[in-house]
Amino acid sequence: MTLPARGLTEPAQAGGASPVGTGDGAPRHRRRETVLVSGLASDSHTWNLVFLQLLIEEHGYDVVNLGPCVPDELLIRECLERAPAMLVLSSVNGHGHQDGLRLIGKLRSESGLRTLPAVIGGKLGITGGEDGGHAAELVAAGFDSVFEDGAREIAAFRRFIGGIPRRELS
Ligand code: B12
Repeated sequence: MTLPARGLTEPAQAGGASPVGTGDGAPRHRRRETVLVSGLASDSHTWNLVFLQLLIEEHGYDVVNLGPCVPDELLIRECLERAPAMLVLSSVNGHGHQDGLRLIGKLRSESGLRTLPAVIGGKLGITGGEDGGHAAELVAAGFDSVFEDGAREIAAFRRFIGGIPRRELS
């Protein structure tokens, strides 16, 4: 198993396989797609990432959690190498909109990452979203969706995950 250069977690099963109940007692292994979860370069908060990992795993994906304070270049390299089904970014320190804008510009300039589903969420500024938030700016810059803190955001995020097309893995 290859660990990311400095990540929190890697799927427990090599090759992203996970045991599936067959009903006849024999374990069968089904490969699951990978979602990349990451903090942004300036942000050292960690439990937000653990929360997202557990939530996304509930939806039937393997999660590679790169952890907090991930430099832009490392994040982009991990996306290119792993070709995940989706990239989920989280930031809560108040700098998320700035880190996010910078990163998504670099990410979308990579030809292999122009259509990668990429979302960002958390506490992206320091106003608690009272100024209308940063969603419009971040979407215009290239994010597929933005989930700023609020009671309805987690439900909206679950719906977004449910709408990601599933690929057949051999
Ligand atoms: C623990 C903590 C720390 C710890 C982090 C330790 C660690 N290893 O994680 C330490 C002490 C290091 C820290 C440092 C700082 N912190 Co701090 N920290 C917190 C605290 C108390 C709890 C965060 C936490 O773990 N929550 C639990 C997780 C599960 O929840 P969450 O982070 O809120 O995430 C939820 C949502 O945001 C959402 N979500 C998050 N991301 C995403 C992404 C998507 C896609 C979706 C759908 C949802 C989503 O889902 C999560 C579950 O509901 C919060 C205050 C609070 N009570 O929330 C402040 C807080 C986040 N910190 C804050 C600040 C300002 C800082 C510092 C800048 C302080 C300083 N001056 O040094 C530094 C920043 C350091 C850095 N470089 O990033 C502010 C951020 C203010 C803002 N954004 O408006 C907060 C809100 C405190 C406050 N009220 O002012 N912090």
